[in-house]
Amino acid sequence: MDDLKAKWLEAIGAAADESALETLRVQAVGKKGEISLKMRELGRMTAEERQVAGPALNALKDEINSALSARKAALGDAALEARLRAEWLDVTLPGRPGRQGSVHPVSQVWEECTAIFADMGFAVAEGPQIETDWYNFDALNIPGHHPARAEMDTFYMHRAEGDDRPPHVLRTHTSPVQIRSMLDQGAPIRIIAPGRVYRADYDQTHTPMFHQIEGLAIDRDLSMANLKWVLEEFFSAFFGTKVKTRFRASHFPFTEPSAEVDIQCSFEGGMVKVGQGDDWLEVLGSGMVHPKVLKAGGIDPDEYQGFAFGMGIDRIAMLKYGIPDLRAFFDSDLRWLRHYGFSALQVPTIRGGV
Ligand code: 2NM
Repeated sequence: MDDLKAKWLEAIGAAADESALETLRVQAVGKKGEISLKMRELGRMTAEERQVAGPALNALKDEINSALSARKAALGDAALEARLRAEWLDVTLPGRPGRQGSVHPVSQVWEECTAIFADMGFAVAEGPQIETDWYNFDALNIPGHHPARAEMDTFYMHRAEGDDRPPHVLRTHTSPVQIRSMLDQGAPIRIIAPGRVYRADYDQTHTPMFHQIEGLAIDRDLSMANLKWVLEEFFSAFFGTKVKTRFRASHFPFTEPSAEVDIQCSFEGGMVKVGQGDDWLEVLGSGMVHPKVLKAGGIDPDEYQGFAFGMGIDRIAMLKYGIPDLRAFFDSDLRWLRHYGFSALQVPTIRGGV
């Protein structure tokens, strides 16, 4: 019995893996295993022999079974240990960041402008980019013979033969939005209209699609003085330094009087510095809304008057960030965009929570 015990316990202790262990179990305590066969021999023993051999065999079977379980647990632990050693992972390594997108510099400047005007009480108005020629031209007192209405400057929508709807154009400015606002809400008005506009032009400072922001304020007694204040506030906030403006008499069909507005700057080593020096840079067109335009917008020019202005978002973005070629904005060169782009986290929220 002791030999038997020693033989099996040693074999079990030396089993290399679970399948070897299972073979041993079958050979020792399986139905036809050595211990089971020995138990069958009990029947042929005398009662005295049985009384000694029976409990001893049962005890041996129990011992072998516990040795099998113990070895099985040990093998399981060892396998787990081996896996843990082989499959370790350094969770303290810094992650590899995915590329984070950024806000296009034009969108950034668009939002900045919107925020500054919002602080001064201007609401944002929007309208369609495809307009009838009435909203884009006639309502703005731009006569039929005006060069802007020539196909060379304006994108006209294709019309099928027999289509007798009024001609549609890609809006050449956001002024039609102001006409729509006048007709929709009436006076008083204080809005800005930022958006995409289209003109058939392409060189270092012109792209066929560009961005404009126009403003319109109408009330009973607004004047050019209010206009000048609004614009100086705007430019000073936008460039982060006090910026003087210079108004030069000009002409637009939709304003009377009209003024082109320059901002104070200096030119140093090919760079423009805004807000200092005694040079001037033209950045904006403006004026008092023409009575005919007010009438087209359903507003009585004897009761109300107001100012309007328009400027290029892309142009002031070029100025602020020293970008020499407008076309780079729309080339979609990711390296360029990463250089001038702004992390989404850096984009200022619109101040005042608008
Ligand atoms: C400019 C220059 C001057 C302007 C006029 C209007 C409207 F619809 F109220 F008449 N909106 N924008 C305007 C005036 C735009 O852009 C250079």
